[in-house]
Amino acid sequence: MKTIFSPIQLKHQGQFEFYNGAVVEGYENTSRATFITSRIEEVGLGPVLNPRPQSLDTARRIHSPAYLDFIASAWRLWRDAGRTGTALPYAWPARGRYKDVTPDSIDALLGQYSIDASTGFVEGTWEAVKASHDAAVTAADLIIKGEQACFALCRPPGHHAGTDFNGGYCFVNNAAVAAQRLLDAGASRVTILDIDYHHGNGTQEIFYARGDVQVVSLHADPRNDYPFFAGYADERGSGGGEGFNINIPLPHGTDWAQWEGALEFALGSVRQFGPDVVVISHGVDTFEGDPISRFRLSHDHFPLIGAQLAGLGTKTLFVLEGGYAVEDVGINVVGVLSGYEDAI
Ligand code: OKP
Ligand code: ZN
Repeated sequence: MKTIFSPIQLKHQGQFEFYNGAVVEGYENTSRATFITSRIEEVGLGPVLNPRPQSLDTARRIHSPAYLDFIASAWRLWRDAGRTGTALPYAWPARGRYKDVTPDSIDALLGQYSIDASTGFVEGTWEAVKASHDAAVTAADLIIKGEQACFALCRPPGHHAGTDFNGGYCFVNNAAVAAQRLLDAGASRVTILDIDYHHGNGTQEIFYARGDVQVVSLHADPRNDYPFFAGYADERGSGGGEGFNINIPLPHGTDWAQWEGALEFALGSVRQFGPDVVVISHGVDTFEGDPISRFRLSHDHFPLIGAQLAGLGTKTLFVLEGGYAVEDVGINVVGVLSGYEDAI
């Protein structure tokens, strides 16, 4: 299987976030990617290729142009305002008291275009975000040209980014852009199956009213985990998208037996939908050793996930999302991909 990745994606580095009442280095760090590429070489999964530079035309079909302009210029605005450190918001438009204005202050804009304070900008953020996007688009193009499966090693990740907001370390929704690219190239239906520990609220929001993209997500119950305000089982889509959004929330402590049961249910709904391509939002923070998550999958389970996905018999585009137990991220991410290859 081919992997698409650019070293430019490592330029988003040195950002800080809040954790346990303190400022700490971002969990979504560059070593996540380097552990994955090392592991790919170690097991001989296939070549790691550079993305082709891509226009933002497809991204503009799922994100608002104003939002894309903002994330491309946020660091410059921050720096021009004389700021140093990580550009993070501290004020958001309050629910029910929102005045439809666009203030000038970078602090206001950071709040307007975000859902949390874990998604900071540093000098290289936009370049890295753009390269991560390019990796997803390039991988989608390889599928269009006939590859059965491909891996877009996207970091920063994407599934929490919505039409006009960043959040959860995500800026551009790479999986959503890839899905749109596949549809524009002639696919009639695409499924995004999100196996990351966290609910992909951005993906859900983008496609909520659409029937051409089925969004299925297995994740920690938002009652007690990020993103808290979306990901409930009764969120099933609206209008022409009714029934095409499927959330499967799971409790803290979920083990392989329970997770795998949920995956089988999810795969049943994918088969029923009958997509031309499945995009996997591929997160491995379901691992028992993950520092910010509470499921109990172990190393041996990840290849089994890959084998289950291969059983769909559908073209598959893997797009990286989360996973923060850095030394294990490579083993687990590549475990799924190898399990898929071995079963195909
Ligand atoms: C992104 B992905 C406080 C915790 C930050 C954000 C979680 C984002 C997860 N620093 N919570 O879905 O793996
Ligand atoms: Zn996650």
